[in-house]
Amino acid sequence: MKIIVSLSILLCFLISGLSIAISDPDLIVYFPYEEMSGNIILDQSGNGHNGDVKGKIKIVDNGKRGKAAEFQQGDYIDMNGPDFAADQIPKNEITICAWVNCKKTGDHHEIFNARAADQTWVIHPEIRSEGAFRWLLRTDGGNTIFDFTAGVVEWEKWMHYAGVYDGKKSTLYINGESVGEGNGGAKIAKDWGLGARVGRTIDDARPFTGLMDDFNLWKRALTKDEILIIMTKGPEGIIKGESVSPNGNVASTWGDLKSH
Ligand SMILES: [Ca+2]
Repeated sequence: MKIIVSLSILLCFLISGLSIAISDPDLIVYFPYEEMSGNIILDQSGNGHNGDVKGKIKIVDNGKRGKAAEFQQGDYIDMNGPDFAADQIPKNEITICAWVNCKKTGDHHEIFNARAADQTWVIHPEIRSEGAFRWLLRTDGGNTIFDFTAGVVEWEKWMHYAGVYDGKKSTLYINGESVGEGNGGAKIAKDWGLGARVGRTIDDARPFTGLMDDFNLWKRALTKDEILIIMTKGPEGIIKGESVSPNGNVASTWGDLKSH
């Protein structure tokens, strides 16, 4: 009898342990950049969207949360856009987040880019050479839903980019604060038929150069509080149900983060 009870307790532990590992169904891609497998960047979203490294991306120790990916000019991660499942491509809502630490190369830095089969340039989350951040989405047929630049880039410093679109309006958060808003009212282009990449445009322009940590892509609009949680705890923080206190603290580590 004792053995059965012990086994039951053990089973409960295993099940509750597993429930933490189950990811959010709206989290599409998550690269914590803690390790590579050969030339593959491992997706921790649970969806298996591992990326193929093109170039010489290295995993380095001086990340924002643990390790990070170091991009030399021209390096990128191929996300195999043409084979991306239709229900995994954000169309109604989207959030794209990353910690970025860019070198001032004189060029723009593309965090992520996708191009649709109809040649629409779908998305531009960018660090611009002139020292601002850009956020853009387009519809099928290439109509621009919104396109704005906002915020101030500090080169070779960790900054958190979070582009959000809820279908009605778009918001760009830098380091957890809203710096700009744009229009809504349209669906995002439905496919990535000509490609999807982290770190370079599909036509080999705007090479992301520097460090990137915690790249994560969602098919829903996250709230400001959720972005604050991601900044300190990663997507795991949302999956585990972490919350933000009324004074904006996620946890005791938040003060440490701000002081960096
Ligand atoms: Ca990391």
